[in-house]
Amino acid sequence: MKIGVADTTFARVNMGAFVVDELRKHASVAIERYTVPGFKDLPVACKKLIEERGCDIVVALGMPGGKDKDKMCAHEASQGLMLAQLMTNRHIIEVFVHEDEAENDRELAWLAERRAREHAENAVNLILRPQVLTRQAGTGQRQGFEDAGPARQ
Ligand code: RDL
Ligand code: RDL
Repeated sequence: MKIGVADTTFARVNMGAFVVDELRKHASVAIERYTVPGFKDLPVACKKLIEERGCDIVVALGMPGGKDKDKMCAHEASQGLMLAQLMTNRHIIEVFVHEDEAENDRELAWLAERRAREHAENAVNLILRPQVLTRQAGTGQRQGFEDAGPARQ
């Protein structure tokens, strides 16, 4: 199995490095990394990782800035990632950490690392052990901040 890691130079945290570190815990997984300037460049990077570099799944990491323009662009980038999934019939795990989700740089770095690592685990589970995700169905999982948990205890 080969997992693609697509990330950006725009992001203020090296989320790709955390995903690679997390994936290295799984000896059977090969890794392809592809870094682009910004999140709007991610969809084609992911499509190329799948079609030209043979990735079974891709983790796409981006950091939308705090301005309205950035949020609009994030929506567009997200639609591009959705389209790339439908065109290739492969999952692309979108890991976007909005700059304004965090109160300060320290929290931003913490959140980005945690969300990146948790979604790396999701990617491995999706392709290698999907039953793990089914066991977590309806449990209110979140990536980064605390899980919401199930509505009925
Ligand atoms: O194709 C070159 C750029 O247009 C592309 O890299 C964009 O994703 C860059 N970019 C913006 O132009 C913007 O207004 C980004 C953001 N906002 C943003 O919030 N986060 C990004 N890129 O990763
Ligand atoms: O591809 C990985 C994730 O991007 C994807 O699973 C998203 O659907 C996760 N997600 C969000 O990123 C978000 O901002 C979800 C929500 N909100 C949400 O409200 N409900 C979800 N997922 O099921």
